[in-house]
Amino acid sequence: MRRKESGEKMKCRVAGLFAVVLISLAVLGFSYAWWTETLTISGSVATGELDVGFANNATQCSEYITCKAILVDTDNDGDYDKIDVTVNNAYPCGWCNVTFDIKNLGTIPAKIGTPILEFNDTALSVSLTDASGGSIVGKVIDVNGSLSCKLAIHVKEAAEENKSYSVTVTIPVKQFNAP
Ligand SMILES: [Ca+2]
Ligand SMILES: [Ca+2]
Repeated sequence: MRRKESGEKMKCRVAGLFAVVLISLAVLGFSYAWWTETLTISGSVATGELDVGFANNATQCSEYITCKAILVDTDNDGDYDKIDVTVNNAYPCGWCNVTFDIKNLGTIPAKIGTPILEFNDTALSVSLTDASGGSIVGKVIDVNGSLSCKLAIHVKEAAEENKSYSVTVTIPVKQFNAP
């Protein structure tokens, strides 16, 4: 019985306290609300890199011509983005082939665009193909993969003696899914 009494006393006290709390909350302007919880998604997107370079350069030329191809790292990023080709003692019907690989050094596949070949077409004919003579335009090089290419320089009969003819080849490369 005593226990029950004290239990009831407690209930009263609790009820009293509750009432006080209620009043004070009301005074402070609080109102009751349903419990709520919020879920959050936080994301980060890191991009990859499109990077290609030259490798495995070699030259071959007709007799009496000397030819060399040197790889150059113009932007000092550790890979070769330029080939300097020097052909000496050329003559009409002489030729020089430069073979090389275009390597994909990036993290996404690379697609070869349309190369721009600039040269004096009265004195020279120049072509850039894959190793077997096919077009490289639109070829996709997988990550860590490579494409074997051949730059063929042929000297025409109209070439003059003791002259220097320049050849510039620009190969645009884009991400694999670019049009
Ligand atoms: Ca590079
Ligand atoms: Ca470089």
